[in-house]
Amino acid sequence: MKVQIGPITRLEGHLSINTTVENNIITNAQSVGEMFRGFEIILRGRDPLDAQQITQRICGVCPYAHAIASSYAQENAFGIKTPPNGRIMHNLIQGANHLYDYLLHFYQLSALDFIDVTAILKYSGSDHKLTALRDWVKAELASGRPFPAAPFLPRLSGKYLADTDLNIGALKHYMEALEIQKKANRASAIFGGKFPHSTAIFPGGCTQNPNIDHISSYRSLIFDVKEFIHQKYIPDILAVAQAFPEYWKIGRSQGGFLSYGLLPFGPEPDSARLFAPGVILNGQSEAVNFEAIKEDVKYSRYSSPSGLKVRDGALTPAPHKESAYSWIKAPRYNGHMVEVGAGARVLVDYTQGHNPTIKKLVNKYAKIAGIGVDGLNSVFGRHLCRAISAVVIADFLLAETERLDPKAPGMAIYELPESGEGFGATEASRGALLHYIRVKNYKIDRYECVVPTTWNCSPMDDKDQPGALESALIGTRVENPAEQIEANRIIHSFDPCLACAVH
Ligand code: NFE
Repeated sequence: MKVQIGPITRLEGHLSINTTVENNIITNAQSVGEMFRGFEIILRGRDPLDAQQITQRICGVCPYAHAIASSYAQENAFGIKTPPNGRIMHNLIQGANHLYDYLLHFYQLSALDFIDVTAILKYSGSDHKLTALRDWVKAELASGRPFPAAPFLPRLSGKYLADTDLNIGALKHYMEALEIQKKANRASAIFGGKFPHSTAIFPGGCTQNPNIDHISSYRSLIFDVKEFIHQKYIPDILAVAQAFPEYWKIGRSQGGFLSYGLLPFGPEPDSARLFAPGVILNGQSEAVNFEAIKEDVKYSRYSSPSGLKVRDGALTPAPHKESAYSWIKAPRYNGHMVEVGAGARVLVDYTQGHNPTIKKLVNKYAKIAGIGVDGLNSVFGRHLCRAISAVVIADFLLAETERLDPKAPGMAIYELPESGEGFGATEASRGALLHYIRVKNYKIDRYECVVPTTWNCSPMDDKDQPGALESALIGTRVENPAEQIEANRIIHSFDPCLACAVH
């Protein structure tokens, strides 16, 4: 039978999945990006320094990653030498955004796939937020309205967590996580000016110099976030995983892994990064080559040529193209389908033995979960890798604040040349993000973004290879083909952002 899952809730933008289910097994899955945006067209002819502002409007969740990728691309294109304070402030803004994003993703976007929100009806304690939630759910359910207790109910049918105390504890953390996310965003805004859409990030640094007040406020906020990560976020993931151990095997993508590396720690130039860049193909890690990336459009709603390199990128919308089923392009690395995101980021680093803390944390939690490193390619593997990333990033940010020098500049001084081209690559929360800029006569001649969810939620490529999410869905057993809670859990584990994917 054919079942369209969609619109899928608890993700950003408009995604649906066309599934074919035979004998309760998903035998085919098509990832459908349902809208067109065209930022790369909007950017043509503009002042280059508009790019890190305009590309942030691709998304309200990961705007800083776009600003940073754009700044790196311009730093490369124009030979701008960012001073250490500039690099560090970029990191402090972007890193705090990762922490916000991981907590948002687990608690608000994924946990309720497993946590039983109706357990709140059994709550008899005195926490005022929990009693308020209980009384509200009770009143909603008694109201007889068609969709009571939204956004918690209705929900997909399936098995939810049975332990009442665990459910109620997780719901408490669901609400606390909102407050902690606010702290992470406030920390980003100290150096970034505001959240979302920073006004301070520029090629070469930030528009303000750091002072002691900034540093101490930032540290105090990140300390609170770090405490939550260690005391609530990691234990909650492990507790939920313990109740659903099959999800260490479900949702396995069938290609390689790509990460551009995250958070350069100096010294400039050619600074190494906290998370190593690399691509894993057939189990082997290699250095990343941007020239190996091409974007196929056989199944995408574009009439521009298929298989173009990033620097040649083109975008001619063709809404009625017969073979197409998505507005998302299909990027491939040397023809290989790859997964990007926290799982890929951690696996690439682990495979290279680059960051000893990442290695230690992966080994520790893999042992607790009773999985091999291979198990990171799964629904809970992706959740665990976000949590491991959060631990490593929080410590790094606190250490970075100590490297800021209030007496030194936060921004390079430069004049933009008449022409130039450059790539800028970073890791957004959802994975590998690449920007390319070409400038002629002081204006943007071409701009290309190859975005995390474009990789993960791509349709099939010119060789009919499925995208990473499609491949993770195919072969999955579903109890109830009409609803497919299992597929929803897999989709959410990738944390898709369709606003970014179609940009
Ligand atoms: Ni709109 Fe984004 C991240 C980017 S995902 S959230 O993270 O880039 O495609």
